[in-house]
Amino acid sequence: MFSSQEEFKEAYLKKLEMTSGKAFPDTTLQDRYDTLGQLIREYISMNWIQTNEQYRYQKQKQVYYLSIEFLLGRLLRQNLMNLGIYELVEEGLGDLGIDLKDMEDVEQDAALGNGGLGRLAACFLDSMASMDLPGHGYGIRYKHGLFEQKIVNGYQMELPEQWLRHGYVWEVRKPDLMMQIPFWGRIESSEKDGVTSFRHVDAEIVAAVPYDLPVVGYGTTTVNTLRLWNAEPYAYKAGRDMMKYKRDTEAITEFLYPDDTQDEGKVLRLKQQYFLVSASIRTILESYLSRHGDLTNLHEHVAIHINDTHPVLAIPEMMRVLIDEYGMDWDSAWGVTTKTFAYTNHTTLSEALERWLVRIFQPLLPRIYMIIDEINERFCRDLWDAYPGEWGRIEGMAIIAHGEVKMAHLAIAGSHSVNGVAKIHTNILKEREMNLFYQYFPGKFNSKTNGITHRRWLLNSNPPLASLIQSAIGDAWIKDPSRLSELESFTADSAFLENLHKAKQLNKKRLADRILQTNGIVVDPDSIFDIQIKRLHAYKRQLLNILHILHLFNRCQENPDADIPSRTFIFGAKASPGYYYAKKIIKLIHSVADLVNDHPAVKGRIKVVFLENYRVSLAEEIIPAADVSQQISTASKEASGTGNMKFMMNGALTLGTLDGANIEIQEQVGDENIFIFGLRAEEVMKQQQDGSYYSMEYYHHDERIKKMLDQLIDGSLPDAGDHFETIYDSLLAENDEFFVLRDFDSYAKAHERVASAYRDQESWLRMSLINIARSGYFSSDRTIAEYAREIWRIGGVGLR
Ligand code: B1H
Repeated sequence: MFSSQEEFKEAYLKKLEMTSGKAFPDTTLQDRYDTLGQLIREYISMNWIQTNEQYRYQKQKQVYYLSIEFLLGRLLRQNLMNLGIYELVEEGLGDLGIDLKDMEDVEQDAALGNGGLGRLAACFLDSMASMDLPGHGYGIRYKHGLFEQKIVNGYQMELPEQWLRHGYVWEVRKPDLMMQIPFWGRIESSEKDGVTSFRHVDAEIVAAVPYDLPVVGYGTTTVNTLRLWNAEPYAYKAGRDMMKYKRDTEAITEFLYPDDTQDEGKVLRLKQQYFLVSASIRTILESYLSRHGDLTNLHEHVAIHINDTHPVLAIPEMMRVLIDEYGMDWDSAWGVTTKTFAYTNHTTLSEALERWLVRIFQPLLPRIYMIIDEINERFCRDLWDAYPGEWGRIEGMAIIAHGEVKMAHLAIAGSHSVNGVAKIHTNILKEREMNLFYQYFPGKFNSKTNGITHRRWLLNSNPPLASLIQSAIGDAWIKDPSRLSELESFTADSAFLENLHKAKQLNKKRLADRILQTNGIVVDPDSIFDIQIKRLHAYKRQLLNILHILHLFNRCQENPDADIPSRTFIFGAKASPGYYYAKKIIKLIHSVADLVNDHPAVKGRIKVVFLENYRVSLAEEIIPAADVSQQISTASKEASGTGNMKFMMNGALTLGTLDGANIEIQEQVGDENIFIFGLRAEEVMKQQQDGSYYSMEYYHHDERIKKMLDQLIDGSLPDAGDHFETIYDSLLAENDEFFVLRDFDSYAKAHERVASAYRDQESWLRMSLINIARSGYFSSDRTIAEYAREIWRIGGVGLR
């Protein structure tokens, strides 16, 4: 379409004027962005069509990744880089007086996810396409992504997110591929030749219309597809309220549920889940049948992955289609289904384990309920054979029990593979949370440590570091991230370390400028940038971080000449709108910031910055500037974490607990290149069990703790009102569920180790380089290679 800068410019100008109906000088930034996006999408189309043709005719095994969340962020830069035309476009636009960076900033993040789980799905798409694996995403096209956060007086306000306001250039609507999704109604059965068949009557039909997004691989012609379903009215029924039908229908894909690791027990959420899986499963089967004849071999040609339990109804939906629509018998259908599905668990927090009340479930999805009931009956019968008389055990494993459908139990029974997202997480699943299932199905359980795409999180978001790496070891690491290890030969090269320092300082300066712009706070790029960015949650312990900052402030006050290194503490976090406690922590961070930032006793040595509206594109600016990465969850609670990997890859040193993937980071870099503190997972779990922890003892025996907790409620903090009493009570009256006080001393000491390590710049840079060099393991290319080989069994293609 265009192979030179000149051709690009010509095509671009022509299209810009045609689509905007304006002369070039009159076009707005939005016009220019839209045209660029359209042009690039058209450029992608040829390979997209070709990839689909290839999948169709070569009959390769296809992988479908079903997820209620895809946290994509922006696509312009990623697409240009992956296509290898970033520079051509940048220069072409430059000739026209357009700065490509400005255009990148016009793009709204596609924030169709909450946090790690949704971002993982997005990283996986990039890896699958870049590794030439036939892997596609199926998700929901929420009209409003994760809410936009505004901070007013230190309080979080939520505004509806509007990513579709100006249209979305990357998507292609495919109305001809619409699917009809039935809700409510009744099931009628009839007998013929001894076979019972079922009909769903009186249902309310919703149309699922696909919007396809191209997923462009890096340095390859592969373009996979992310299909997002939009809910629309299908047909009005006489006698029904038309407006209500329209509203109810469109509501299904109106909002993303803003809950991270919390189950939201709403009918609408259940509707979303079934809507996604029903449209996807029937599309997958239709496409399969157009390539192959025989449904009994389905699992040899199709792998379906469910990202947590949110899409687990795909399993009974597949059973329904195979039995009711294609006439398969139960046993064959169950055999094919369980061999096709694989399930990833992302958390052991009990509040996140999905359960649905039968009385809500059954009327909405009557046929699906019947099928789950049958699955449960048969499953319990098998259990009875294996464990005769053990009622308690069988009750603990049943899929339907006590008036509830247990989605995780359905997922395990209906899949051939169940994986956790880091070693420790998988072990906790096997030994504790899902131990009964592990005893019964030991072979299903396996571990797949998460990963992140190094192309977005290093190559695209950190140009100074990426070009330094390129100058040292070339660019083979972009396709094969394990080759980042070649950087280790530079650990004694002081010129290289000096350049590493320069790259970091450039990124810190850039972030400092942004902080000045958005927060009006002056921060020193030579201070330690100590960063905690992630969803706000009690178990992630932003509270531990901010209390420690209050303690540092107290030290400055007691001894203004104390030898405290200069530090900038940066936070970014959204709290789920109904999560009252989390919102108090946001207020506390702001209150401590107000106290500390300009206080004379601090002498500018401590700055506290809260960056509002944390999201993918903001993370891309923040992470390259980090010196210290705070990963301080209560051990055993964070299944994996993926921010920890992004920071490591950008040369930040981890200050963390032995939780989730931090443990594997420590294994890679060694004790001397990470700052570990706090209780271990076994200790936390033991103390929870035997009740041996009394937070009050730490309050009475540690003066630092007593002082800062008293400050929460005695009026020391600006604009405190009675806001922080809830926090105070959670730590004392409620015995500090997340061991904040228990880990405080160890945390403070770890901070001291960080501070003294930072003083020796050369040694710090060496540690930083070792982190970068050993981060290749945490690329999602490695994770996806493992899924492909061990779960999906699509070896061969593109696997290194
Ligand atoms: C993770 C969730 C999650 N685990 C429920 N569970 C949700 C649960 O809207 N909901 O109902 C949304 C999200 N998210 C995260 O997954 C883990 O906490 C991280 O430790 C992990 O790194 C990430 C990816 O595996």
